[in-house]
Formats: sequence, C-alpha cells, structure tokens
Amino acid sequence: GMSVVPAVGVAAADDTITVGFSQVGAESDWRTANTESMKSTFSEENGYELIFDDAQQKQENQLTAIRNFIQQEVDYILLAPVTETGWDTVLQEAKDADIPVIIVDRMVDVSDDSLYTTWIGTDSLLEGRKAAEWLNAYTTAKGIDAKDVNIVDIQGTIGSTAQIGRSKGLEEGVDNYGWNLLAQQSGEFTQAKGQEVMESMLKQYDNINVVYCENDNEAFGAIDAIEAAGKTVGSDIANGEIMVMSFDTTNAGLTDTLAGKIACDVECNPLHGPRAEELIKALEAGEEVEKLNYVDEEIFATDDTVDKVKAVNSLDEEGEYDVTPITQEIIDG
Ligand code: GYE
Repeated sequence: GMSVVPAVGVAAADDTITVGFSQVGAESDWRTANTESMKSTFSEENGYELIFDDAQQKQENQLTAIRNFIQQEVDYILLAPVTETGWDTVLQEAKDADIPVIIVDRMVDVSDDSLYTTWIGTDSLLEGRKAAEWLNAYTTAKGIDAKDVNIVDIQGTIGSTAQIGRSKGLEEGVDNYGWNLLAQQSGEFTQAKGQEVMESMLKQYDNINVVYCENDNEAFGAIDAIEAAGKTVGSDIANGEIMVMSFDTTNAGLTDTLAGKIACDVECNPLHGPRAEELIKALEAGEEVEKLNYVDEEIFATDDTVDKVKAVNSLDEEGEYDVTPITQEIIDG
C-alpha cells in the first residue's frame, strides 16, 4: 500500500527572523535614537532581517507599511504608532495572517486587546505628573503664588500617547494647584513647529512665565523664540525669566538642562531595541509575555532643589546615553 512519510519539517535555510518595523518618522532627536536602537538590535549579525519603514508622521503610510509586511509574510511586526486610534482593521489583518504584533513606544487604543501581542514603552501620564509635581515643589519652595504661574503648553502630536499623557499630567496639576493655563497648541514634536508656536504665543500673551514643552525639540525651538524676542530663559520666574520645561532627556536636552536653559527635563528612554528583542526571544521560546511593559524613568532638574551632579551620575551609571562633553566635565568636577 501507500507509505506515509512523516512530516519532519523542512529545515529552514537559516534561523533568520524577519521583522517589519513601522516607525512614526524622524521628527525628533528622541525618534532618531529610537530608530538607531531598533536598527542596531535587529541587525543581520544578530540574526534578523529588518524591513524598516519611515511613515513621515502619517498614519496612512503606517497602514500601507503594515499591509506590505503582511504580504511579505514577516515573522513579527513592530509598530510605533503615530496616534492611538485607527488601528483595529489593519491589526485584525495581521492577526488573521498569524503575525504577532509588538507595539513599541506609543500605545494603541483598540476595541480588542488580542489584536496585538504585547507593548513596550514608557508611561507618558506618569511623566506629565512628575513634571507637574516638580513645578509645584519648585514654585512652593520659592514662595511663588500659584495664581502668578502663567503657563503655555506646546503639545506633541495630537492623539499620540506622549501628548495625551503629558497634557493630562499638566492639566491635573492646573486643577490641583490653581496655575493659569493660558494656551495649548501642538508643536508636532518638532523644533521648527515648536519655535513657530512659541513666537505666536509670545505675541499673544505678555505674561508667560512657564513653557511646558512636550519634548526636547519643541523646547529647543521655544528657547530660540524666547531669546529672539529679547527675553531670558531660566527658572527665576519671579524676576522675569521664562521657565522651559521638557521631556526626553536627549543629549542636547540635558546639555540645556545643565546650562539652566531647561529647568526640568523628564526622562523618556528611547532605547527600545533590546527590550523588543527580549520579547521576541521569549515569544520564540513559547513563553508568555506581559501585555504591557513599562520602562522606569527619572526626572532631571538643575535648580537648587536638585543636585545636578547626582542626577548626571545616575544617568551615567545606567550607561544608557552617551554623555556630552559638557556632562562629562560636570561628572569629572
Ligand atoms: O517624546 C518625542 C517623539 O512617543 C515618547 O515622540 C515618544 C515621543 C518623544 O517625537 O520626542
């Protein structure tokens, strides 16, 4: 009769894991560091084939990229989503194709959590709350009345997790402490838009003393606009300085923090490559992974309430950033 040949499984040509990564864009220093981390982790020498797509901050480009990844039958899809909503359909398509999706950085808001496998990123609401708590601690220590604190908020990309959380953290602080929130407008997480928004806000309001920038690149733009208007950035708001607050702790951001131009910079760690790889390795081994994986973060400030050398040292100990020459000078004393 017929002999039955057992299906022994065709040995793969190699063990290469194919990963499609849909990246938001290249809007900020943070994003560039994130892209580098992903590219260096999912490299050929580490056993991966990476298909990288830069969506230029447009969701429609991300949808196209994901559909291409599905067509190319990648092993994993990595998605850094521009905004939280609008992913249900395409993630269902990935699920139907049995391709695990790992969400990186910002979150997705989907009706069914099984549409993605796992998420790795930072807690943007906690970041916003830390910033607000720091502002309260600082102004209280300086004896500045809450009703004299006049804030403008240069928001991130509207609808992104980083914007939603950071704006909310500030709004809660306004509710809790009674500061004046003069205006909120998006700077799209870019330096150019941050500068443009700050210029128009300075024309509209003559009493701004705190600028809450939702990332470092917006802060760089805001600082340029403030200085071009002949005003001084710094934490001495009782004496006419305009305080700049920020998020990301990029090298340039920390340099400005150490120089006193950014009063407070809340860490947001971009180095998700190794973390995403750890999740893929666990999945490859058939292990269960947590649905939500938060990265711990710190806050950095250079005023007389925080020891900057200590802050810089703890940054250095983690070894997660290249220190700038200025930072190194301070570490070395
Ligand atoms: O803060 C900003 C970037 O989503 C946390 O996106 C990220 C943010 C980051 O453009 O610089």
